This record gives sequence, structure tokens and C-alpha cells, in this order.
Amino acid sequence: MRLPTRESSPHTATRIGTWLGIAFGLCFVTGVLSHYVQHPPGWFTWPTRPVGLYRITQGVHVTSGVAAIPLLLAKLWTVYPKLFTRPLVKSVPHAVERGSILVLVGASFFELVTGLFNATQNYPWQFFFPPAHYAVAWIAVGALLVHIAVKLPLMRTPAEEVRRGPSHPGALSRRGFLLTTGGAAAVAVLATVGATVPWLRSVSVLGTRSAALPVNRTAGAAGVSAVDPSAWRLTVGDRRFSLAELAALPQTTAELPIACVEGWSASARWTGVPVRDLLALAGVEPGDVRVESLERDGIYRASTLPALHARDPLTLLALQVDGETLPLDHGYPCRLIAPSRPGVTQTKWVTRLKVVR
Ligand SMILES: Nc1nc2c(c(=O)[nH]1)N[C@H]1C(S)=C(S)[C@@H](COP(=O)(O)O)O[C@H]1N2
Ligand SMILES: [Mo]
Repeated sequence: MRLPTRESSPHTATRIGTWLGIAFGLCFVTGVLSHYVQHPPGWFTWPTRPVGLYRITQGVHVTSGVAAIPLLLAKLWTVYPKLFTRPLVKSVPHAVERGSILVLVGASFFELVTGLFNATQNYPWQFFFPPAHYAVAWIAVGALLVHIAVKLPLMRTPAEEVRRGPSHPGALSRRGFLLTTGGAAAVAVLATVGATVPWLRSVSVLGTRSAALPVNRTAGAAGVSAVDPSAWRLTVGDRRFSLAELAALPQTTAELPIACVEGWSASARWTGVPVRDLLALAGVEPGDVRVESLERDGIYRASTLPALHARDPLTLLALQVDGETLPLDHGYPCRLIAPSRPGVTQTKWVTRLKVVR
């Protein structure tokens, strides 16, 4: 089987480019949302319903990113010779187009490779992943917009006019190539979505977190040693609650997902005290709430609940999961679990709630 002659398939390249553009677009929008949810600018509000909203957007982010990998490779295959046609630069617009392709290819590879490594929990680099992944996303999208603007006339041309006769004998047909590429993208999607769609878990080789409720960072890794339940206190404003006091307060039980930025997510039945009840009992004015943990210096040792989420009746300091006392690795004696929030903000081993504004 041979791949189609590259020069003869501008239509193929445009078709794949369209799919790639859609995958990149979905990935970019959901990625920017994820960034804003974690670092909200003043004008940004993330709703608390549906409770699985972040689970959906982040699932789309990781899935569209994985789908983009075979699409990008196929796209590069179809246009590869054109990247080296001479003269390298014909005119100023041509130079801009060439430059934008170079940036686009480089930035796309960076995003897909770093994203894939992050989703599989490998960090073979020195830089901190989120800011780099976020910054380069804007570079990729800027270059993509330039590229689309330049190629718009070609994309508008009917397929028949773009086609330049059949590829040479023995070559995989254009249709076959598109089907193969689409198939590869579909396999890539199936390999990832199981991390977030439970009944697809068995087919997902990339769904590395296959346990019913995975542990992201264990107590050991976070440097949190066994907690003495009689000595432990939760500080809310000026008030301190013992574990027994928390357990004696009215409890709320809710089915809520943990949706990690890495793409895996899992739902569980959490039981605990609504954060808003604790704030009211402590007599503090509601607002954004800083949630601090026993962990000394991990980057996810604390998080900030926006006021909207802090006053939601389903935003809990959970003492139990699925009817059992919280295991230490899941945040014993209590952990935050709030609807529609990224996993990184579901702080474990909570020790203090502080209204910050
Ligand atoms: N204190 C603390 N809480 C934390 C973390 C952490 O590193 N430290 N990791 C977060 C991340 S990234 C995720 S996805 C969830 C996972 O919760 P689980 O380990 O109970 O499944 O916990 C969050 N809570
Ligand atoms: Mo996470």
C-alpha cells in the first residue's frame, strides 16, 4: 500500500486541514476555559451547573488534542514537499505565509506533545507545564488564523477544480487516505475518552487512571502523615471545629465528579458539610474562600473558591466518600469537593477556610 502522491492532493490536504482546524479550535477554546477557571480574571464567571461541566470541557480538550495528532501528521504528509519548494520566499505575503506555517507546525507539535505527556503523567522536561502550554496555544492559534486567511481562496474552490487528476497507480486513493486518517483519529479518540466515559474505559489504553476513583497525589507524596483525629482542627475565620463537631453537623450527600486537568474523571458519592454552612456558623461574611491544606509546599496545597461556588449548597467539605470514611489518600480528615470545578482545585487534607474578598 502506498500513500497518495503528495503533490496531487491539495483537496485532501484541505479536507484534513478542515478537520484539524476543528480539532484545534475545540482544543483551544476548552483549553482557554480551563485556564480561566483556574486563574479567573475579574470579568470571568464559571457556572456551578451542570456539576460535570468541567468534566465535559476538559474531556473535550484532551480528546480533541489527541485526535489532532494523527490529523497533524497526515496533514504534514500531504503538504510536506511544498514546504521545501524553491524559491523559499517569493514575496512579502508569501514570506508571511511561510513563516506562519513554520510557527504553526512548531507550536502545534509543542502543544500536542506536551499535552500528551501531561495526560499520561510524564514530565520529561524542566519547565512548568501549564504556563508554557497556555502561552504556546496562543502562538499556535495566531499562526493558524494567518494560515487560514491565506488559504481561504483555496478552501473555497470547489473540490473538482482543485483536483488534478488521479494519483499514480498503486497509490492509496484519496478517499482511502482520508478514511485511514479519520480512522487513526477515531482510534486515538477511543483510546482517550475512556478516561472520562466509564463504559469506554476498557478500550482506552491512554486512560492511565483506571481505578474507580484514582488518586492523583498520595498523602505520602504530599508529605501528609497520618492525621490524629482528636488533635486535628478545622479553622474557619476565628472559629475552630473538631472532627467530631463536623461529623455532628447536618450532612449533605451528592454525586460529584473529580475531573482532573489531565483528562481523567470519576464520579463518587460524597458526604460532608456544605462550605456555606461552615461560613455561616463561623459568622464570616461570604465571599471568595481560600481553602488551605495540611500539605506544606505542593503547588496544589491550596485553592480559591469563587464566591458563587462557595455559596453553592453542593460545595462540600467531605468527610466520607461512597459511604466510607475518607481514605488518607483522598484527603482525610476532610477534603473540598465542589460541583463543576477542576480536579486541581478539589483540595485534600483541608485545615482552614478563609474568606479572602
Ligand atoms: N492538598 C492537595 N489537594 C489536591 C491535590 C494536591 O496535590 N494536594 N491534587 C489535586 C488534583 S490535581 C486532583 S485531580 C484531585 C484528585 O483527587 P483524588 O486524588 O482524591 O482522586 O485532588 C486535588 N487535590
Ligand atoms: Mo488533577
